[in-house]
Amino acid sequence: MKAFTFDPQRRLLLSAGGGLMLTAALLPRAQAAGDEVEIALSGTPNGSEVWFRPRGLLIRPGQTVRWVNQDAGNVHTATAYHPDNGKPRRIPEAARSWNSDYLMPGKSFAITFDVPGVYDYFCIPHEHAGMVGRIIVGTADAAVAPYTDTDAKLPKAALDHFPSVAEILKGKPIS
Ligand SMILES: [Cu+2]
Repeated sequence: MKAFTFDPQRRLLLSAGGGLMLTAALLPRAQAAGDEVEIALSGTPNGSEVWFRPRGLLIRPGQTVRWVNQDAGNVHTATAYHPDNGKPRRIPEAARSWNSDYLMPGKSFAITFDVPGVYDYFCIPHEHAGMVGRIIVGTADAAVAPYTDTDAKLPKAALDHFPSVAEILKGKPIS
């Protein structure tokens, strides 16, 4: 739910008068209140289950996602499905690949998404445990399951953990 705390803040800013509105308008977009959304990397204390939370997320173009390792006892990554990372491409063709590398407990990594479409990503040490996530930037075709031509190259546990496009488009972060 943290992902959407920006809405009340934004309303507050906009209702607080012209001076504040001007201040908000002058901030670089990535620093404006509410343009950063958090995804937790975490798991059970013994590491038997691991996850991105939310694992399904809808954002607007220009928003920044920050992955935070909230797992006291495990390292994780947030890594795009992309040939740069040794995987088939499951992000828009015009988008840039990313790889957080290993995030120690408490560390974070952020990128800003500008190209609309569906982005699938994974955690390098836990892909086979189904630690994957899907972000939709802007919108996508709810009737089409994206990137199915690459499904055969992914572990089944990973495929099982991508929320559907239609589910994400409803707008509520999916745990
Ligand atoms: Cu992990």
